[in-house]
Amino acid sequence: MAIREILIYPDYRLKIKSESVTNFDKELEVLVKDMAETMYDAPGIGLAAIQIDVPKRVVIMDLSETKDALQVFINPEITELEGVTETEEGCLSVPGVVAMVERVAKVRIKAQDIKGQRFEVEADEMLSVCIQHEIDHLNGKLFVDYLSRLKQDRVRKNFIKEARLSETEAA
Ligand code: GNR
Ligand code: NI
Repeated sequence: MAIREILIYPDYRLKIKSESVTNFDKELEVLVKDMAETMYDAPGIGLAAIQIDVPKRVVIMDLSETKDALQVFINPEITELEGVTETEEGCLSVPGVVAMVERVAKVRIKAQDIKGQRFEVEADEMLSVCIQHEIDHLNGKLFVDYLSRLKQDRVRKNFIKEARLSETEAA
């Protein structure tokens, strides 16, 4: 098991559309374990594989207080949508930034577990918001993409400036 490095905005790899998982093998198990370790270490409540530079349709989540209820969604898809909600979101790939994002309030999700077994769940509240945030990652989309052009430009400039500063420090 290993904690992997999380890609930081505006890394172009965060815009890649992830590929469906077809092999439910040992490699997938290792990926999910590494993702869990990375998410708990961060700490975050969700993680998509592309955030650790693996363009596969794998999402994990743990919404429990006690951090002992890992949920794994392979090839997740939304099959039903209902209502509208607005929540303050953040993202491990855009550290330090939070913003209100409008989402669908309730969704029905179809996915596979780590063995490839198909399952469906109804989600509302944080599970609904989080799964939509993670499926966006699988499609190369970030929550900041929903912000106004002006706010996006401000966030992007700050991150580019910070990346340059940390490069100078490292040199
Ligand atoms: O840790 C996270 N918190 C969070 C809060 C509100 C809405 C979505 C999230 S997901 C985020 C972890 C992350 O970046 N997942 O991709
Ligand atoms: Ni995120």
